[in-house]
Order: sequence, then structure tokens, then C-alpha cells
Amino acid sequence: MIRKVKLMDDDTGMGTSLLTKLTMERCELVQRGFLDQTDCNLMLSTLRAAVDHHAECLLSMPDGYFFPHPYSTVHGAETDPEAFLEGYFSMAAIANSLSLPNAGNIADLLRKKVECVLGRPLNALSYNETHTFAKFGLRVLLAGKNGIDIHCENAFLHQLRPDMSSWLKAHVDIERAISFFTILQAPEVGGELVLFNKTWDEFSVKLDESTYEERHDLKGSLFTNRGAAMPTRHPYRPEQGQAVLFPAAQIWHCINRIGGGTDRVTIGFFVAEGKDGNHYFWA
Ligand SMILES: O=C(O)CCC(=O)C(=O)O
Repeated sequence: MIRKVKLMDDDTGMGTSLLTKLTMERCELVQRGFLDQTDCNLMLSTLRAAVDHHAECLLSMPDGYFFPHPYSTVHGAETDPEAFLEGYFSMAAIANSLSLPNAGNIADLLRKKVECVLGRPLNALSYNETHTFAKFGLRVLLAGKNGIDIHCENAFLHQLRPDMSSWLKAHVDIERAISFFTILQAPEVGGELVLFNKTWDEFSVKLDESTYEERHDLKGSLFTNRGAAMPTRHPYRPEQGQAVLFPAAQIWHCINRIGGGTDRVTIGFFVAEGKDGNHYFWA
């Protein structure tokens, strides 16, 4: 069960204790004004130009697109898994190199701001110490579409390439990863992050064993069809510049349908403690 404790601005910079609350006590943090309007708009225009210029790095879906491809797409079912793995890291390198006009590297800027919130340094994650994972993911959810399926990150770990998932498990506490995202553009209606009172530990259903309809049913047929009680939901209304941190590996969650005429645009990454005691981030 989720301990329903919502942390607010005053809880930032608490270092280890905030990370403990997020990972072990399964709290969430919502911080307003993490980015100001100027930062949001500058990131939006820079990233829109990058998306147009590097269309090959887009992962298009019926409800929106991600840039670059998220690590979760590196699974074992590709016809040429080696080329696919290299493809992921070359797209990651393109995103990692993007800079804002006169304001520096986007990934560095976000990392530094999240380090201030968490009170801990964050290190980029490098696969086999040679290939750096993407340091952020841009997620554009289209107006009038369905948002993001009900999921928790642990529900698709089994789909990753076996060598990548065993590497991740050996290097970071991936099963207790937290997600950070900030809202660059809020929709007029909908687009809430919805946290269910269900965790992976108590309800472990693999995502590829569920239907699209179940994964978009906020009433929770994903849970009730498998004998679990009707879930309760905690929605968080999106606001431009707001940052959200929550235990995404464990807590079942989704992004509600995007109403109105404005796309929902976020940028974020995952954070987990490394087996060496440092903290790492990737997308
Ligand atoms: O709104 C976002 O950027 C993604 C939220 C989410 O589903 C996640 O972080 O796992």
C-alpha cells in the first residue's frame, strides 16, 4: 500500500532522508516552480527543433512520442539485437549533447537542479562503462489522446534484453528506481499523473500480459480482472514548471487522457541507488 504522504517544497534538500522517503516509504514529491516559464519555453523550442532535426530518434506511438528512445525499448525481441542496442546508445548520445542557446547542456542543467532537490550528486549511468544511457527523455502526449498506460517500471523489466536487465540489476537498485519529470507544457484539461494504491510487490502483473483497454481503464479493470480489490487513485494536476518525483518502479501509475487542444510535454529521467552507494540517473 502507498503511504499517502505528499512531500512539498520544504522537504527538498534533505539529502538521504528525502531519497529514503521516496524509495523506501514510497512517498511522492511535487514541487512547484522547479523551472520558470522562460526555462520551460526555451527548452520547448530547443527540443522541438531537435526533434525535427533528428526524427530518427523519435519513438512514435498512437498517443504521442518519446525522444530519444527510452531504455525500456531495448528488449530481446529485435531481429538484430546488437544493432538495436547500438541504435539506442547513438540516439542517447544525440540527446545528451543538446544545449540551450546561451544556457548550457540540457541534461546537465536538469541534473544539477534535481541534485539540489535531492541533496545528493547524481552520476550518468554507463553500460559496461562504455555506453552512456540517455540522460533525459522528452515525452509528448497528444491532445485528445489517451496519455500513458497504467504501468510501473518493474512491470516491463522482463522484456529488456537479458544482458541489459542483468547488468542493470547488478549495478543499480532498479527495482526501487524513482522517476523525476518536469512539465514543460501543461494541457488545459486532463493529463494528470494518477498514482494507484497498488504496488508491484503486492500486484506483479507483466505489462505484456494485459490489454491496451485494461491499461487505459482508470477504474482499474487491470487489477479487478485479476482478483485484486478496486484501486483508489491519487491524481496530480499538471502545471507548467512543476517537478514530480515518485517511486515509479514500485507504484502503479498512468497519465490520464489529454483533454483540450494542447499537448502535454514533459522531460525526465529515472534515479536509483548504485550498488556502490552512489546515485545514478538514466532515461
Ligand atoms: O509524465 C511523464 O513524463 C512520465 C510519467 C511516467 O509514467 C513515469 O515517469 O514513469
